[in-house]
Amino acid sequence: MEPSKDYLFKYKGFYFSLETSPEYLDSLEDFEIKDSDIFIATYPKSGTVWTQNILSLIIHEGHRNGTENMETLDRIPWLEYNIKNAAYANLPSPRVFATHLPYYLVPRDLRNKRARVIYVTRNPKDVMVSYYHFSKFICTLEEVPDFNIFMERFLAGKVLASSWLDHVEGWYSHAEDFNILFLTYEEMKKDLRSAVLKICNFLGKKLSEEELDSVVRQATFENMRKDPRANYENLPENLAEKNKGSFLRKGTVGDWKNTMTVAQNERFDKVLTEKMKTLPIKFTWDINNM
Ligand code: PPS
Repeated sequence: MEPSKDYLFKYKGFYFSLETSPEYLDSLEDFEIKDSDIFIATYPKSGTVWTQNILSLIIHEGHRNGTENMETLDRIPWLEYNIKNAAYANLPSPRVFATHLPYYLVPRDLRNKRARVIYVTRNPKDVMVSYYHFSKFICTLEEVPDFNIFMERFLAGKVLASSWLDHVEGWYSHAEDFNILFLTYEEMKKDLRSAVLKICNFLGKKLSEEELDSVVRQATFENMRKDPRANYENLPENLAEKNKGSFLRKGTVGDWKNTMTVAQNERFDKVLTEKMKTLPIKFTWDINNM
């Protein structure tokens, strides 16, 4: 079944929601990059908001010590969806952007190794289950109540951001074009402190032990969930149905087991798991194996 045109459109082989336009996407090719810019690139539901929050905590002292009150979307705008407020020049340096773009649609200069990219992946069964729940909560996505149908769309890449495998495969196989750090959701979950240190090293940012402790403490699932800004609780009503969920839902590894049946898991493995073997990533499917 094709995705509804009321929710998605295709541009250069990739599905976008209607919050952006082909003209705006065209303009991103010439987007003016600054060397200090940082881009968080992900397939949806792979740890974007988590990484946005970690970067804000690392970079901005005011975010860390609570003296500033800036919404995450203003602090770290979506490159391809922030079409109405694209006043990027006013962002404090270093500017940080979030994007779900595939490697081939990002600004040209980024592909010429300017600026920095942090690419985060997550095991695709957890991505799919998280995505399924998110579609109920976010109004700009089509709600697909039947998980079987959602899974078939996900496996066929007929969702916002298209095929999970193509996205991940594309970014990994073009790593040499970028100044890029790869992280996985699962390694962040297993050892958040090491992941934060990796990010600091990549950015050339030195934090004191106390500052590092503070970043790690504030970036745990429990603490982010309590922070309305980190949990995107101030989204407008026409964007999120707040009685149907929240941005930070479960935040764990292996939650797919609570949703997928044995048959669904077999179907998933048949379609995707075999193809994933060429990826240079070791996925963790279960919290007990970490
Ligand atoms: S989006 O819509 O693409 O920006 O979503 P994204 O932020 O990439 O992914 C959302 C999932 O990440 C989980 N999350 C976290 N997990 C662990 N720790 C922390 N601090 C954290 N912050 C966000 C969030 O709960 C979503 O996963 P699920 O499985 O749905 O809980």
